[in-house]
Amino acid sequence: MSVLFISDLHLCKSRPGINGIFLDFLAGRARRAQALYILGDLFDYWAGDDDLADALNAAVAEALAQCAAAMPVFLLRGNRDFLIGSRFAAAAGVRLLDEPALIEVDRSPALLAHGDALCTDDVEYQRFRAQVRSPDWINSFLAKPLSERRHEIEALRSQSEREKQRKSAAIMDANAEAVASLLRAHGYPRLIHGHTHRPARHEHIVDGRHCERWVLGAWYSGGSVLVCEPNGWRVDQLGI
Ligand SMILES: [Mn+2]
Repeated sequence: MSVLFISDLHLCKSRPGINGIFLDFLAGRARRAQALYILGDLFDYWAGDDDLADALNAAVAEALAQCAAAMPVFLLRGNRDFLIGSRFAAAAGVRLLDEPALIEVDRSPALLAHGDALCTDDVEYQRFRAQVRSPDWINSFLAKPLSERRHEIEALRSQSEREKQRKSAAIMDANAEAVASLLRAHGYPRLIHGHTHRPARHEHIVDGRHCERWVLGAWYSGGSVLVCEPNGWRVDQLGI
């Protein structure tokens, strides 16, 4: 039996190939797993659970629900889809996890996060993150009509793409001290996260304790799945 971890699929209408790979994955190998964990940015953006009427969003929710009928599917929200709420979770049959979430995999503790909170060198981004995660901001945003929310998100995205051009790659990666303090606060578990789109297995020595950090890959030309099996951990590429 295997436990699967994915993140950063960035599902959207303009990438039908990736959407198809994900739907096939949910209909096939995902169902034979012991559990599936989605660690954020499942969608390229999520404007609110009333956007479930959209054809792609509805198809994804339905496919998740069919998969979740066979085994548990857990969803932790990312920076692009942090507005996913209980209505989507109910439609998709997924269990929402707050980050960081400490679970047990392979008989040892693993801490799950999206990963954007670890990018503390990007001060500008962390300021923005704190603003949009405040309950006041979320309530007033969700009170706007769906079409207006979509427009605002599109505008925010183009702004962030422009800002990324002038930010160095190092600034947008996980900060070593942020990683260390997270591991320290949770008893030196394994850490699994996405967001940076820099798939890798890192080793950290924190306070003399050896910790492993798996960074999940983004779904661009194909899918990327971290597979945890009793005989080892590996990354499988899908549809390439
Ligand atoms: Mn992200």
